[in-house]
Amino acid sequence: MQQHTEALVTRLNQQSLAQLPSHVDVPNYDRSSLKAGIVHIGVGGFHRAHQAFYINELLKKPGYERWGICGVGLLEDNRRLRDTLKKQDHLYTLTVRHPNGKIDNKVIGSMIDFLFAPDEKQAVINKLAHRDTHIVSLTITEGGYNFNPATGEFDYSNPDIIHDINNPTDPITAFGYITAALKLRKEQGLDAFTVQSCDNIQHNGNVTRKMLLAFAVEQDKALSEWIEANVTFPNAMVDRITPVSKKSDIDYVIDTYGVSDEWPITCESFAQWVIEDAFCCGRPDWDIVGAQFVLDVTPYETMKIRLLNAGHSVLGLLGSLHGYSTIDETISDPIFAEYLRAFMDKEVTPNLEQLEGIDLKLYKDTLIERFANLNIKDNLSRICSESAAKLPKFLIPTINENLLQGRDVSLATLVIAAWCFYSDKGTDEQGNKLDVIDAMQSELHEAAAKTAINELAFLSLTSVFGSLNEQSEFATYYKNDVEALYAPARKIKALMKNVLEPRGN
Ligand code: CS2
Repeated sequence: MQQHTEALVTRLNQQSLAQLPSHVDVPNYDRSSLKAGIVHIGVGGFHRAHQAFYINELLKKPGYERWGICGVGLLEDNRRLRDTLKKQDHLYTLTVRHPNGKIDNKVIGSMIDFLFAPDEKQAVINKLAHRDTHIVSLTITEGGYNFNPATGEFDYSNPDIIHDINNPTDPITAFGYITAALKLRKEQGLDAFTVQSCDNIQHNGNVTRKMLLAFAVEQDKALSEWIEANVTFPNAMVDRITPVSKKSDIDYVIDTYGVSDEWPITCESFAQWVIEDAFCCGRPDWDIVGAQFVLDVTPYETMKIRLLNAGHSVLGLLGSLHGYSTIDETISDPIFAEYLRAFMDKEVTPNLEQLEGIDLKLYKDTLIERFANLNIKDNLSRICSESAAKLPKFLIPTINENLLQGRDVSLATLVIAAWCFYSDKGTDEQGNKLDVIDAMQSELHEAAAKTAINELAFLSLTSVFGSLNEQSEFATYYKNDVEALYAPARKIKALMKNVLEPRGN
């Protein structure tokens, strides 16, 4: 790695764009003429690789100047992002890495401003309420929607929510800000905006609607009725693998085109966005840059969540136990590749609807190619993080449906057993410590740690597993798997091999 003296390297900003080599795709549109038609809350890596990328491509065509993006950060952690983006005139590099090794570098210019809410509350409310704002989009993670995972109902016990319900002009949460802004728009006779969730949640629009209304009704009943009648919440399936940014991504940009970008984003070349066309205040023509508008997004979401996200968890949990650290490393081991394919073909596909225009076999082949992308280096710690929120959506519905249909569940069962070991020990099978990240980690650990005295103890977490421990076929497989996993000298790969061989009756 070359050494660079920070001070001598030109910073990425509007002025330095002209100096970039011609192989870097730079915004060739007049950024000074853009208006922020979209205000986006939660500017993480995924937003920068997905929605901001689609808008960047659209802005290259004439007539879309009203669809620039103003980012909003609600969390204290976003201070550094605000400072970085400001220094860079809100420009950043997207390093797009193809499975065949090809790399495209793009500077994304669609973000034109960023507001850091803890320092400028009223400015955020005014921005959301501004007549130029047509869409308020969100990537606030599953936790940001504030629902109880067991019941799916709004969680009124969250202290931030209690604060926001009682302090309408001093919000902290996304719901507090959105409601404050909609109130202003209502009072000023302006149209409502669309609230567009871009989080990887099934029926993300319906969930957002339900939670926002549950919040607003506690604050102002008339306002909540106005929201219900005027705001739309399109459902969407979003997809692009975006690993956590690393120091090597910064070094790569400096080495490749001699410019310093403090927060570049790396992502895969694949991108998909399937959206229900329900925008109450206009929308960009995302379909001309690759997104797809459909009447019902449900089958696309199910396919993505049960194949891609669950597939990730299969590799993530089994691979972590073996001692691998990235998805590409895990899938390059033939037994893991075979296991994933068997899981997708035998346990997931029988429950999926055939979708017009989608060849499921090709979709699965493409997934395997995407996971195998050597240039992505997606850490298993990211994949396994928040498994307690993910698996009840990604994997457990597949198990339940197969049990109901009398189909095999053995491949998925071993993954749950591996998750128990992972939560209990927090190490791989050699005893090396793993980076376990989960809001429910203490409950998971406590339940899993009782496995030695009661093999089904982990499954007693009903908010995660529902009634799986009462399903005898599942419980039998699961018991065998944990017994084997906890036995000295047993190896996850040997267990995977056993499961792949048809079990006798
Ligand atoms: C991953 C996703 O950990 C996970 O949940 O499966 O973040 C995945 O990379 C994205 O959904 C891809 O669109």
